[in-house]
Amino acid sequence: MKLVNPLPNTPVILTVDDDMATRKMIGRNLRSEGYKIVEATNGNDCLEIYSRLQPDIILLDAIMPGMDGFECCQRLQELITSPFVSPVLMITGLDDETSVDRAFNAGAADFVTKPIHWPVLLQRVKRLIYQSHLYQELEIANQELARLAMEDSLTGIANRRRMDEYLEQAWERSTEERSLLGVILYDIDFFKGYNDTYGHLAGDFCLQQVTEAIKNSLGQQNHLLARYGGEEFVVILPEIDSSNGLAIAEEIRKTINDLEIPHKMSAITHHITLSLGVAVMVAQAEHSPLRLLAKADYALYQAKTTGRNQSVLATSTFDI
Ligand code: GH3
Ligand code: MG
Ligand code: MG
Repeated sequence: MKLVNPLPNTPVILTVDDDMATRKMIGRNLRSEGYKIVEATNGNDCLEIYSRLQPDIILLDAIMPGMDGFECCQRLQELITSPFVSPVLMITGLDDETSVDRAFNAGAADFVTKPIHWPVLLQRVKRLIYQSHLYQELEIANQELARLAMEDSLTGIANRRRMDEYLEQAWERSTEERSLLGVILYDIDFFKGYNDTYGHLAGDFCLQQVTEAIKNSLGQQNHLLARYGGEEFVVILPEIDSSNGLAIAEEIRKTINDLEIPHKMSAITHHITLSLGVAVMVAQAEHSPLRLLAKADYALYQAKTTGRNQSVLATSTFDI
């Protein structure tokens, strides 16, 4: 179980020292500044407490029996994961150059020497916590930006950029492994009429409903569903053969057909339907994935022109 910082506005300091007197002194001085203090007497306890508590900062004694502070600091770096990067302030006791270098090389953010000069320690702790909170906020904002850059804002699935990237990787893998790679391109039938009849907002909602249903029907983790543009979508299917690719397309078609979203402007029935084009091939280094998409697009065109609400598999006669 992961303990959560019980007082989110009170920074938690983990102080690690084998000497009880030093721990008590550090505790007294920092508690009086409003920090919450958690103590560890050795490196192993430090690692264990860190994993449970993720304190805002670790004050780490360099010289301890068993695992020393340098090794402990190094091992902490493996546990510390972005964006919650707790800084380590090493307390060296030795101000020779090699100890300072060792502390920084082990991943320490800063160091102070014993005997501890309390105003200096307090200022460093304050600054390091402030910096790490700033870093966290920045990292979270960056992660959110990266996510948004890859996501379609209307449907929440992968956008064209993410699809291009994923397809490029899948294409390379297929080239190297001589494995089959499939794509399904699908498009809503008579969607212009749907917008004209029910309004653009209803059209947006329909795109969301259709996407949600398809997202839930896709099983495999390596199947990427993405918005290709407008009311056209793509599913990338690594390591799939034609019959399974076609079976998945049919599954998608039936899922949407069964939803029976009313569409009185449909020329073939009274609800929303999809047309789908499927293409499967082994990628070739001298071609780009556009070749696969073009085949699927042509199959989709066939599905549209020969009745809609159906899936068409591109055969070798579709080769371009
Ligand atoms: P077909 O059966 O041949 O596919 O006919 P269609 O009417 O669906 O084809 P067309 O390509 O002429 O129309 C696509 C429509 O999709 C036109 C456009 O207004 C609508 N559309 C594209 N993107 C969006 C969107 O984000 N929201 C909404 N509401 N409509 C969209
Ligand atoms: Mg359409
Ligand atoms: Mg279209």
